[in-house]
Amino acid sequence: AAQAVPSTELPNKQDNILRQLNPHLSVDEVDILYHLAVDTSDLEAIRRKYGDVKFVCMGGSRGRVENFARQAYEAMSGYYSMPPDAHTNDIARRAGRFVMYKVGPVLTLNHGMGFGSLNIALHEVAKLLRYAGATDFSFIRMGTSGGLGAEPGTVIITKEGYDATCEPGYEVVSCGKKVRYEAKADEKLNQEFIQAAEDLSIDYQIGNTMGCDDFYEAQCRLDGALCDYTLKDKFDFIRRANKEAGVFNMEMEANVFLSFCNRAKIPGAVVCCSIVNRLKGDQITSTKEELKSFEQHPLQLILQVVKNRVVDG
Ligand code: R2B
Ligand code: URA
Repeated sequence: AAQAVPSTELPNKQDNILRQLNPHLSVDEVDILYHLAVDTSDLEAIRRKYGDVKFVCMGGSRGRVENFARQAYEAMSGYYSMPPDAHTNDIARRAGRFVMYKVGPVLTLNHGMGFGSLNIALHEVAKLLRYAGATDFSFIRMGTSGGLGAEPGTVIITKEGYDATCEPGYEVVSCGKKVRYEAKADEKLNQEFIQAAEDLSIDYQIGNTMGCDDFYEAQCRLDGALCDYTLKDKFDFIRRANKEAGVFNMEMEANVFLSFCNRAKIPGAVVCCSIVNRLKGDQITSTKEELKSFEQHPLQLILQVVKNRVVDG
């Protein structure tokens, strides 16, 4: 695909959209989506399989994605005809990097921790759906985070992503240059999440989310292997982020995720539960069972949004 010669004669709509975002791509070239173990040599098969995707639901860990695939399958099996192994057939298995399942209109995959692996997953899954000719799809991140005041279990719906220096957006390095992009969630999608949280009586907040390149120093933790700042420095920074920039939680992907969605013209949302209140401490002290139940909250909200949209809407 990298060698495709951009032409001004655009053969069809799919090529049009692909080329608006990257003039080097073409549906006429085979593209190897290396980390997903998918290629476009049989474009018709790609269209048949992924053309109806409406939701791409991504989370960091593979376990959460496996769990979500199973729950999505149970929730939708009455409404959609799906292969019986839709929720167990890991499409990306051969690449050994991510897991990915196609469950009716939902494509779910994990993105690992942090910017590097997330960016790869975003590029490849966005291309996959463009090649498939899918339309009107949204990207949603279901995550965990440290709340700046929010107690464990509370869900934070992100308005806007900030970076770890408390600047809005994300500075991507693109061919040797740093370029900052906005990282805003889709307002309509956020409204659907608010409605879902109300429907299910799940505690939620709506605020900005700081995406950090690290769990420790970038998130001002005092319990990393390295630390060159004081307890006061930590609280000065996180209180300022909260008061001045409306940052409600810290995690490792929100601004990258939303800036990618903004650039790729895909409605995006980030829905994370708090698993620690960072005003009280840095360590994750909840039990495995508690964490499992907190992590369910974003999943339940997403399933409700999917249900509201595809089943009732
Ligand atoms: C939340 O949890 C992970 C770190 O523990 C990271 O992926 C994130 O954003
Ligand atoms: N994930 C993070 O990145 N930070 C937290 O504090 C909790 C989960």
